[in-house]
Amino acid sequence: MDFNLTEVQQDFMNLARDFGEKRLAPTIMERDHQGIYDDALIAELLSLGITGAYFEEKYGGAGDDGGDVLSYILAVEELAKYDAGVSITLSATVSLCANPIWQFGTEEQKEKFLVPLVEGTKLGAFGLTEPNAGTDASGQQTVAVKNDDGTYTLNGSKIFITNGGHADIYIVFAMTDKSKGNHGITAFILEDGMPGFTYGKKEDKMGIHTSVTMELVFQDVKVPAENMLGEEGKGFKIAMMTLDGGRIGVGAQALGIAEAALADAVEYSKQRVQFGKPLCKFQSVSFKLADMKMQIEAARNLVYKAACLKQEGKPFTVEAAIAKRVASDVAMRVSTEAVQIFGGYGYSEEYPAARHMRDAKITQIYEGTNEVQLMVTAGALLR
Ligand code: COS
Repeated sequence: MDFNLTEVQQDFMNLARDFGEKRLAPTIMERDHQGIYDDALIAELLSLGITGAYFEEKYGGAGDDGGDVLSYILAVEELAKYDAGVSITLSATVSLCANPIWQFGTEEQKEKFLVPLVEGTKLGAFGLTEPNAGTDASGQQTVAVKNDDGTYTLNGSKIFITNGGHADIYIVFAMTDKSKGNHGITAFILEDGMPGFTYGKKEDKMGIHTSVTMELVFQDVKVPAENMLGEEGKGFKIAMMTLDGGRIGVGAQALGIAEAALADAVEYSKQRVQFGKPLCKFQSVSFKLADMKMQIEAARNLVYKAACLKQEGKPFTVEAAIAKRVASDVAMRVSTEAVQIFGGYGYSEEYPAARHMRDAKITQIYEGTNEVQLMVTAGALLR
């Protein structure tokens, strides 16, 4: 396994960087401060082809032309440097919605739902979390009752759903047989506009303001049998396997945030003069910058390694958990140090340092808190 990037991988990285520089950077401060989720900008991003990086050509992807999981991860990392909210909008669509349909869906489901997600004409989301089922994902209270005609009737709600209210396609988990615990959870594909499927509270978040996070509400939603994803009772496994992949995306997002925070801090330390010399000439600052760089490079190896394992079809659950935890902790530490280097200006929203710190925090929490990543890793160690 090496990280000498192929031409295709570099193309994906450059594509995302170019979009970041030209389309995200000019308006990020305004969109972040005003909490703007920009539909037109997202549509433009989805049209670039990043969504199809590792899926086969027959589904509209670039997988047969050398695109792979690392190509996608590199693109997420680049986007996160410019706008962490937009990077998770993309990552939720690919890792949490397109990927499980690709992995567990029937050919009919792939034709109907995966292709538009891959081609970027539709936005995706993933509904697992509930008010009483966060880390304990097996405690699902959303219920799906099977009707005589084979359809299912869904009732319940999901909270903290990235892309909620804007996505077209949702992977939703519901209890089909409570007596079986996690073996009684089933995954369904829902579409925006299904009768009884509405949206509730929109979250007012600390960071990633350019993404949208919404509650999903199901009131007697009739779901056709052909919208069941995988087999009945296999939902928990599908959710866990999907999150394994999602965690690599969060790791890449964290990496991008940390890199942006470091780049800003380096630049600022060269310009800011105190006691007659630039900040970077003080060893206390240059060592801080060097330490930030070292942490980022260590995290990068873990994130890229997990991506390569997924691409190779090898087990990557533990590697994704490690990558996610380390990269998100690095993002939090690096962005906090960057604020420190900026001093009072770091605490001001006039500079991006504060945004990086606010954005970094969520990477320690979503798609499994960092404590969950310890549970996954400890579980494997002690098996
Ligand atoms: N891949 C495949 N199967 C998995 C798996 C994985 N990564 N993780 C767990 N499973 C399977 C286990 O093999 C087990 O199968 P059997 O019941 O057939 O033996 C089953 O799932 C239950 O596993 P386990 O007992 O480890 O589950 P727990 O209920 O103890 O939960 C944690 C384990 C906490 C790790 C899990 O619930 C979790 O990841 N929670 C966080 C959820 C999350 O990330 N939420 C964020 C939502 S998106 S923002």
